[in-house]
Amino acid sequence: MPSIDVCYSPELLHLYDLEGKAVVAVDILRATSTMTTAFAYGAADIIPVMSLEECMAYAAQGHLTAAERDGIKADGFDLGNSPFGYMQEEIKGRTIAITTTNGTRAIRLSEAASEIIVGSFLNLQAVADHLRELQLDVLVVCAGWKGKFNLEDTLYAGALVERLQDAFAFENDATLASLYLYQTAKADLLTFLRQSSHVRRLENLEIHKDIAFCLQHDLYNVLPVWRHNKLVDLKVRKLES
Ligand code: 3SL
Repeated sequence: MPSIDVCYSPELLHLYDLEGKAVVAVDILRATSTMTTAFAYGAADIIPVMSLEECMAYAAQGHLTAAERDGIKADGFDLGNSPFGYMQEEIKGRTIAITTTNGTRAIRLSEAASEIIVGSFLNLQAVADHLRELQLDVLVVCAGWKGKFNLEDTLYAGALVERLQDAFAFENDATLASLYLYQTAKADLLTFLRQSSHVRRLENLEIHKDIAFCLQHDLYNVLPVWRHNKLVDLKVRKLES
């Protein structure tokens, strides 16, 4: 039976061997929820990058650029990091280069894995189904906030573990803790997260509706996976082949 484990911060990745594993990279508020939404609205592919400069360079290739730092859209880029900004015709068929404070970093630091999947509550079941098919050991990599633990990514890890617990072994406290936390909170995630640091940070920036949106389960049948240095929606690729 394959196993499932949870890494609470990219800063802890050195403790894990990614080789041969499937990584689920998650930044619920909001990077991976936003990427999931972008694919749901027809983005062709997404290039997550670490720096603003690298991201901006993609404009010269005719790609859309998106950037966020500390919750705020960076100046000069086409898009920010709100999922609502991606619900538009302009996204369809386009390549989007994106950099965010934590989410894109978690993805890029996972490159040694055999498979990298972008997870969010919005595509929870699509990710769970893919992992069942893959039969690889799984590591959920929580983006956290600037190296520190956060609640919302941990809750997502617990939700994924709950959906996979019949088919994946877990013997570590990180996985158990995420499952227990999710089971405690799942009846009302929004209320549970009210005091969390990033919800408070976003609410101070007057970003309210994104929070409730990103906590919805199974809104999209989208499966962003890392292929040839970018993310593609495997659901669309399968339909095309
Ligand atoms: O840290 C990130 O990658 C972002 O998702 C943070 S924010 O929600 O845009 O503030």
